[in-house]
Amino acid sequence: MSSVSEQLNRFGWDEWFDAKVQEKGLEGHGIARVVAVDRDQLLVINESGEFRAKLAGRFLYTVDKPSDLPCVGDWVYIQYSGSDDFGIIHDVVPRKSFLRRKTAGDAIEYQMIASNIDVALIVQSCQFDFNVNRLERYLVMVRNGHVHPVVLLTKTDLVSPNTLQQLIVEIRSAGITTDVIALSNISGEGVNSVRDLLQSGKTYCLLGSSGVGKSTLINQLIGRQVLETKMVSGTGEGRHTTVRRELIVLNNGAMLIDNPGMREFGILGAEEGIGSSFADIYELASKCKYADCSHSNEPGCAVLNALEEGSLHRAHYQNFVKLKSESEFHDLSYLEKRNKDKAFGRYIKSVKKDLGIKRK
Ligand SMILES: Nc1nc2c(ncn2[C@@H]2O[C@H](COP(=O)(O)OP(=O)(O)OP(=O)(O)O)[C@@H](O)[C@H]2O)c(=O)[nH]1
Ligand SMILES: [Mg+2]
Ligand SMILES: [Zn+2]
Repeated sequence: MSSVSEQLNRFGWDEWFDAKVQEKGLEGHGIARVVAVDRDQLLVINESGEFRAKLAGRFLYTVDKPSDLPCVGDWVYIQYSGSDDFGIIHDVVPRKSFLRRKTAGDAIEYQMIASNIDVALIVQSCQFDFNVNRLERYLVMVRNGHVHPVVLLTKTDLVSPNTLQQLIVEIRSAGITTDVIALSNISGEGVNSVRDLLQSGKTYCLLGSSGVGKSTLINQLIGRQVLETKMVSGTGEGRHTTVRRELIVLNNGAMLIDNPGMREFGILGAEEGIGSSFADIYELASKCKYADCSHSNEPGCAVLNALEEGSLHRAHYQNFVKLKSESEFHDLSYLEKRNKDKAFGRYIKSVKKDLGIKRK
């Protein structure tokens, strides 16, 4: 039996989350989903609609890194009295999947982009923006977060059918077998293929550089100008029109998260460099029986199978293993570094001050 209102299913709640909540117990809290985050103010949604929420001071004391704070897509434990005009968030329900990137600077810390995403729509424009290496890096990030990727190539109206064909050949030659949808927001070509993909109760997140047409596409799917979009300069360089992430519920029940364009996508997880040279292995890894397969001895490992049948070179595989263990070692030192993250300390301090909590 479900412990929360079944009406939350339409926002993506399922048995997986239910099991997590049963483990911990609801303790009189309700559940809501984060729709937008604006500094310490959040917008959440539940069976009775959208409302504002803030973080409980007690919860903030338990948080020790920025990525533990609620992000768009998170399910949260909430208290809503009805007499106040906002709810109080007491904790975050474990994340089933996530999109995150490494933050700039020395500290090894992650910035959450969004969580509990079913499908990431990785958007590149056919003109100016197209780059297979960057595409591979996005694919690594998406797979690391247990999210299913789909590639969208926008602005097909600006290139010849021949050029478009070449771009797809480039993608396939890099060993990327992900679904690719080519579309134009101007001619409308391909937009229906995206529409057909979107399922009720599932969450989709758009990723990609500024100016590639993410918000324009969402407006098309909504059928109204809801999100702001802007002209890009002649070089295709975007100007960061979208400034915040938000989750939008479409009429058909699918949920879309728009994102500001990512300028510094060079900064990824430690595995960034691995992704571009080992796209073939990541592709295989997506077919392993276990999501957290280490490709060393697990049954049903697609990487080991390919090695055995000779379709994967042993030297290439050994290189991969070596680099992967180095990057995991790199990730370890983050525990030491996070304590030095002064910016985060300042943030927590300011939130506590806003909440009227005195320092202990
Ligand atoms: N020719 C052409 N222009 C497009 C297409 N899609 C979007 N545009 C234009 O590209 C510009 C940028 O579009 P946006 O939707 O704001 O881009 P975005 O990806 O949301 O950008 P950020 O919010 O900065 O990340 C706008 O002027 C759009 O009209 C397309 O398919 N073809
Ligand atoms: Mg936008
Ligand atoms: Zn494996």
